Amino acid sequence: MGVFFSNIFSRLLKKKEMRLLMLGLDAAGKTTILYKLKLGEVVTTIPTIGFNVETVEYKNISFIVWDVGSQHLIRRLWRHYYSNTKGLIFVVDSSDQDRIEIAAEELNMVLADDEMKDVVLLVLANKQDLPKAMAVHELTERMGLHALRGRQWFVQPTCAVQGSGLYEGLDWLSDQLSKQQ
Ligand SMILES: Nc1nc2c(ncn2[C@@H]2O[C@H](COP(=O)(O)OP(=O)(O)O)[C@@H](O)[C@H]2O)c(=O)[nH]1
Ligand SMILES: [Mg+2]
Repeated sequence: MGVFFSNIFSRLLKKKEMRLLMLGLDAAGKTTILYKLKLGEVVTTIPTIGFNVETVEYKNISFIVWDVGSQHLIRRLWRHYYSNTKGLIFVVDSSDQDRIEIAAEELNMVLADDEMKDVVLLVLANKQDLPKAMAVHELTERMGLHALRGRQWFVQPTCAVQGSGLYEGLDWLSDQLSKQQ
């Protein structure tokens, strides 16, 4: 998968350092995606209790991953990771009907930060294999994505355990980012 990935991102690999954040509520599938992409060694650091950050360095691209929805006090630590972020990958458990609005609130909170003003948004509608999974249109609606203004965004259905949809999503992101630079 690493080779496949390098083809998708080849346009970006020639450029300067870039940071991609992958966020979402716990159990959305972020860690599964990170390992599925097989980019390199996943390093977990714990800057403070209850806040785990996973990072993978792939050539000039760093992937930084954490669970949103943790306590309020931790939020100020997140900003440390915001600077120089070009793309946000927001992972949603499409079968989690109960927490979809919470996921949307968390996303909006992150996007509201000034540092995230120009960040391109890829939403991964994960766990599409589950019978109760919301389809893209429903998820888009319930997350209020149409209300986003001045932002490039895209929703990609995925199944992280099978790896399906991941490259399509990243391909879109890569495309947007290379247009931007
Ligand atoms: N059925 C299904 N399960 C998934 C999928 N992606 C992740 N999971 C499972 O959901 C659980 C949480 O995944 P994890 O990657 O740890 O979520 P994280 O908290 O966002 O890092 C694990 O048991 C995964 O195997 C998916 O696409 N389909
Ligand atoms: Mg995780």
